[in-house]
Amino acid sequence: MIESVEKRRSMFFRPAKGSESKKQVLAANIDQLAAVISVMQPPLKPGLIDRFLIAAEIGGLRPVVIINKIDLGRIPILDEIEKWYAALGIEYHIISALNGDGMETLEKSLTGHKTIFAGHSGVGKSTILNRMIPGLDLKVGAISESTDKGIHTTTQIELFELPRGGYVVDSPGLKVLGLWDVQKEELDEFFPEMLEYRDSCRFTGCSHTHEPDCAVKQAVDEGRIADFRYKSYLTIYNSI
Ligand SMILES: Nc1nc2c(ncn2[C@@H]2O[C@H](COP(=O)(O)OP(=O)(O)O)[C@@H](O)[C@H]2O)c(=O)[nH]1
Ligand SMILES: [Mg+2]
Ligand SMILES: [Zn+2]
Repeated sequence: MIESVEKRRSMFFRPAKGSESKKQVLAANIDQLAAVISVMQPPLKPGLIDRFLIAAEIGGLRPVVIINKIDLGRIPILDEIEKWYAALGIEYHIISALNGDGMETLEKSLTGHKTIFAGHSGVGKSTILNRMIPGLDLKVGAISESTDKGIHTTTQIELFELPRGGYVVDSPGLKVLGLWDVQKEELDEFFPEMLEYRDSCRFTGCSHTHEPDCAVKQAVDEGRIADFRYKSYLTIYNSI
C-alpha cells in the first residue's frame, strides 16, 4: 500500500524502452552519482565519464568518479584524468576492488550519502559492493543482461545499506544516458572550463567545433583545456 508520495528533489533517468523521448526514472532523492569505470576490461573511455558528469548535473546529483581495477596497471590517460578532474573539483577514486586499494577512502566518501552506481557491466560495481558490505555476496561477473533487452523491460534496481550509514543503489547494465534535456547550444555550459573562454570566441553562439577564432579551440591547443574533455565535448555535441 502506498501511504504517501514524497517530492522528487533529485533523480537519475534513462530513455524509456521503446520511447526515446520519454524518461524512465531509475532513482529519486539520492544525492550522489558514482560513475564507475575500469582502467581496462572493459577499457576506460573518458567520454563516458563526461556523459555521466552531465547526467549528474542535470539530475541535481554530486558526481563521484570511481576508476576500478588499478591492479591491472596504470594507463597514461589516468595522469590526465587526475590532473583535470582535480582542477575541476570533481572527486575521483582510483581503486582496486580486488585487492582493496583505495577502498577505505571510497567507503568514507560514500558513508552517510545515498549514491547511485552507474557504469557498464563488468567494471566491478558488484565487487565493490561485496567488499564494502560484509556478507552481501552479490553475483560477480554475470554478463547476462537479459532484463535489459527484449520485451521484458523490468529493470532490476537494488538499494543496499552501508554498514556505517548511507545507501548505494546498484543499477545493473545501465548503458544509455538520457541527455535530451541538453541542447547543442548549451552543451558548453556543462564544461565549466570552457565558460571562461567562450565569450572571447569571434562569434556569439560559437559551437567551438569549426568556427574561426574560437577561443575554446585555442585554449585546447595551448593545453589550458584538456584534450580528452574537448574530445568528449565534440562526441556529445555530434550525438545531440
Ligand atoms: N582485476 C580486477 N578485476 C576486478 C576488479 N573488480 C572486479 N573485477 C572483476 O571484473 C568482473 C566483473 O565484476 P562485477 O563486479 O560483476 O562487475 P559489474 O558488472 O559492474 O557488477 C569480475 O570478473 C570481477 O572479478 C578489480 O579491482 N580488479
Ligand atoms: Mg553487477
Ligand atoms: Zn568557440
